[in-house]
Amino acid sequence: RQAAADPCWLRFIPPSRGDLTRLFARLTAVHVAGPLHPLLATARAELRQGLSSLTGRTVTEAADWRAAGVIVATRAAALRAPWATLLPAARLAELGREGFLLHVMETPDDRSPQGAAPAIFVVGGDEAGVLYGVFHLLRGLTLGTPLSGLAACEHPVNPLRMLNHWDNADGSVERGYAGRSIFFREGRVLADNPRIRAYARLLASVGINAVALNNVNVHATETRFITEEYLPDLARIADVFRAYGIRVFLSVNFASPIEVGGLPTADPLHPDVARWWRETARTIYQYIPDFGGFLVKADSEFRPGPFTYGRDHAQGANMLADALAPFGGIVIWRCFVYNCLQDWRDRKTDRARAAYDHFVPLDGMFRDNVILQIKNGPMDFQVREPVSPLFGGLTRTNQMLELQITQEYTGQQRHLCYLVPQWQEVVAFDTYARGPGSTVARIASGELFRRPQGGVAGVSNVGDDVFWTGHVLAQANLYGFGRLAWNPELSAAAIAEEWVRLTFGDDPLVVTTITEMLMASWSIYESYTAPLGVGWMVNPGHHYGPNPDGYEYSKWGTYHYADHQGVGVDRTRRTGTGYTGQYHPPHCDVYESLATCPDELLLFFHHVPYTHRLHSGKTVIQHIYDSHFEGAERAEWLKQRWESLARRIDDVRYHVVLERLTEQAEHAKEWRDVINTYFYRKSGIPDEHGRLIHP
Ligand code: GCW
Repeated sequence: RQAAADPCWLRFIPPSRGDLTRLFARLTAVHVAGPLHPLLATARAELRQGLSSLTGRTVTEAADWRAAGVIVATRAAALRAPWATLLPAARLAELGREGFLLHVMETPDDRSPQGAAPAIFVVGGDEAGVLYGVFHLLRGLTLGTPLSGLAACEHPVNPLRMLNHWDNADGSVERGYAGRSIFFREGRVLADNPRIRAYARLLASVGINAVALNNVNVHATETRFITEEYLPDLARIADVFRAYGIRVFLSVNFASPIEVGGLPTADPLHPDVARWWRETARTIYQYIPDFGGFLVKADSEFRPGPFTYGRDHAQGANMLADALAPFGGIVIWRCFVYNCLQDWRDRKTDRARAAYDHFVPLDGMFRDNVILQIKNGPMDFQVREPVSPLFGGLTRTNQMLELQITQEYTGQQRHLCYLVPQWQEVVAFDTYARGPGSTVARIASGELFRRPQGGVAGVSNVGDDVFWTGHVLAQANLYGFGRLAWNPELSAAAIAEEWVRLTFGDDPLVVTTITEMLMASWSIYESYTAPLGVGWMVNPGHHYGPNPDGYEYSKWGTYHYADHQGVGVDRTRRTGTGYTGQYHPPHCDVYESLATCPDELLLFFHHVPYTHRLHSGKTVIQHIYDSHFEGAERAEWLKQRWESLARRIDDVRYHVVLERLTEQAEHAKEWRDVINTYFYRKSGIPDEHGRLIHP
């Protein structure tokens, strides 16, 4: 029998400080006003469970709002309630979809010596807003937020806050590092798996409202998910998610009309193909009435797509969008399209350019229910990349940012790499598309270009592992993804600290130590792996561990061009691939010039001699040596920091994390040695400090 799944950040450990005693005394009863929509039933159950864990008392339901410490309602119900006039009218009027208002005030209380006691009103703009408000309240209480700080009025910045699962029907997870799929096993749907409800809770608690269940690489079995063979069971998963305000999407195979429909073609302009998809959509909605729509990887890495028929991506996406439109569904069409049959001698074809070159000419041609999903960088989730110039390049098309929570290139959940600081840089990146302030966050949300759809998707890092994410500390990435998708302006450090408190309690040493470890981890991982934005020095296939020439001569188009004189990819307009020209000023010039290109991206944009001096004052080769020696030391430091928490953390979690950090420290040394030796051998330049470059 498997151990019970870890509750992650939903532990509701009572805070050891804070002025909540009076409030907690009142929190033994909750009142839900208005008709009991299923989401309100969920909110009530979560509230009762969370509060009883926090207060250590049984929490009951009060029929009379005056007997309750928490009063919960949608705005519509609140306006009809006897207590409506107690709430700030202007705030109530502002409440929109998925938003909530938390209002704290004293209400009469016979049991209290003062005759009154604090009560909290949680009012949602709609039912989902109520649920988010409840989770917000529970989080605030767990964090020991004083009563005065509990008042809030929030709306999610992004309409879609989504997880993409790369789960396969056989139970494997592409780029999964946390066990097997929680949805599928041996070609079957695990509709009864209790982990799915537990997962839905985790997601809803951080505001996620959509999930694509299966891998964007849709193989033979998953191609049939959109048929009546699989829909009844998939509908049961959708039921579980629905109770938490989460809509289900499926990844589809563009060639489905051939593979399951028996048609001779999948040409998007062929009337039989369009009809087949319309009928398929109708069938899906009979089983899943609030089905979100299709996620599509087409004409990418050997997946079928419209190119086969001489059609473009807009024609492909729009045909699917038209099939879903009558039911309110959307098409999320991925922009990860590039030539994966390149020749390293061809210095003009540049994978980094590909997405922009394919999609910018189609800007404005997609239906309103199509969203283009764009990876954060132009390549593929490396530890360091510039931001994709499609953000700012497309202005008349719905867009969505794709982040990778699963740590494919960032240590595969064996290394600690808290990614929220990286994501924060991405969302804060100013594209200048409409002058200063044209951030990726404002583009993805749809606000900057006034688009009807938008949002953020993260590739899930979850599997059937007891701790969900393999590495316990990788839970912070899942948590942080949700929080950042809700509000891209939250700081990575604040999110980290929040997560630590919710997950490990509020022992100050534990909180500061783990927060510090998380915040340092991305930079540490970067420093002992591929240097200065060059990326890709990994083993082909599984992508774990160092291999400087692993992809150097391969067809995937991921080169660094290191030779005895220098390293890096010339992507300038003057002498290189011209990629810098895909950015608006000032970036196109900042990246173009050696004088202004940021150090951390130098080798992404330029091919330079090893003796080239960085802004930091170091030469490239010395930077490589120094950062790799330091990186390996800092990986050791992570382990020591964790060891300083022995006995302050429960044994099980302490030891599983220690095991990972020990492995990381070892593997960081391997990275250091392989990378340093490679560049020492190539350049022939010794380390200024005379350290031994290990073979
Ligand atoms: O990062 C690459 C991965 C593939 C993945 C692909 C994609 C799902 O190595 O495993 O396929 O990107 O994003 O489509």
